[in-house]
Amino acid sequence: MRLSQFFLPLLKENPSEAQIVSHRLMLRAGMIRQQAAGIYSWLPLGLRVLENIENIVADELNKAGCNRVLMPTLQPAELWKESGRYDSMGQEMLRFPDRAERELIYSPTNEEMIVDIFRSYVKSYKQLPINLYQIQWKFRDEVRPRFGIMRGREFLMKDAYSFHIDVEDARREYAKMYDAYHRIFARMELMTVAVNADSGAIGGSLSHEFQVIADTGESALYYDAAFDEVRSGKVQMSGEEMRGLYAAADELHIPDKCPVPKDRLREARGIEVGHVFFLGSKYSKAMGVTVAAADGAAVTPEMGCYGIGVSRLVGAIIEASHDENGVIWPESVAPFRVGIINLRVGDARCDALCEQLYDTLGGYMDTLYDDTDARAGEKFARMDLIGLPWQVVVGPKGAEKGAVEVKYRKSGEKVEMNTESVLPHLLRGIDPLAQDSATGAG
Ligand code: 5CA
Repeated sequence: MRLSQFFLPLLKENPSEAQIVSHRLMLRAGMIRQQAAGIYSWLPLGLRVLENIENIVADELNKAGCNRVLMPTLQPAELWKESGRYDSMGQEMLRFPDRAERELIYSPTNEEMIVDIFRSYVKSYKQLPINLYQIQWKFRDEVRPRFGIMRGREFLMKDAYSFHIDVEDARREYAKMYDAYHRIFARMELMTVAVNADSGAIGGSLSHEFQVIADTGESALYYDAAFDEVRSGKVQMSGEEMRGLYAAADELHIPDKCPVPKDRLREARGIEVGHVFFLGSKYSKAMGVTVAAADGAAVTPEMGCYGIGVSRLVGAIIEASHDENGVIWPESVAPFRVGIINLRVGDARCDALCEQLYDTLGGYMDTLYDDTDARAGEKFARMDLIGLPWQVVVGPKGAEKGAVEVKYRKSGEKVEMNTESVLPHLLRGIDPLAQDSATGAG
């Protein structure tokens, strides 16, 4: 993409409404635009990141054997009357009549509709277990939408729902999803702590929230220092060992009963980017679902559900990865992997070299080419602000001898090299986990 054609409406000033760094940077970098309280348009730069996150989530879930579906955002109110949540969801759920005066709701979550799909097709234990997921917009009329897309009213969620013949199998799936979540967040270079949590309006008897540790997080939590040791790479642990570690949301942490000694207990704030629930038969029972077991008996299936805040993740990643100049995107979610800066547009050598690089790099990775006639200082600041992992700077002096400067945004390290070396240099920086799976390893 040529920057001269790219819709990138940057803000020069810090927007006064933004209280946290991710909200500020998303507005300044032209990623989102607020349209109403908690409701946003996604502009080209922001949408590219959102889609990359979506793809990582879908990729890991597909590998874990989940089936992607897409359910409507608008749903008949009747389903919600069946489950009993029509009343309990209260004002958070948006309700309105269609022209025939039939009541619709804008989905805040999808347990009811997935159970309705399940009961229409699945009649026997032989069809179990099954895990269905979607990535779809939700609406919750939050009392206090804030921090930009972090707590929106309209937001993009990945929601998965699984069905099982018994509790044991539902617990197996819960553990599998728990491990898949660690892989998903690791691919975005996020370290999460999975805390025991209250299951709230979704319900069920067991739940874990996946929290990105950040001072600006809305949740308070307590956890075993071992999480930090795993995070820093000092200690290696299996999924099962991780699941055994103590971590609790504020409301479930009872100091007198905490098994972790004081000097090993960490207190922090976190951003909840995912939440997994063991639901039991709460919804299947309320909505009268049964399947035939091996002995022919009618059994109520056990369920789990597993959410990820896809749009919230954009903010969480920025909170975890930025500096005073702007965003620093992990390679796996970056809107472009590399930005080429032409310092002297109109200079024949610079133009030719940039076009050649744009062509070569563009064949292998998403490439943004700053072909505008802005001043050098503005080009540098803009490229740092939007946070692409790599920058290739082409100026008249270097161009004379076919040399360019390659900058790694994360460390600020700059290396001069000839044009031919740029592509191999950049290709070494690709998402290591994606590479593992591409070669069948790991
Ligand atoms: N049905 C289940 C998951 S299948 C469910 O709705 N779970 S949830 O309520 O915990 O939401 C899942 C995830 O969506 C949360 O972990 C959070 O990351 C994200 N989320 C929830 N509310 C908002 C919001 N107002 N803005 C942005 N993201 C949100």
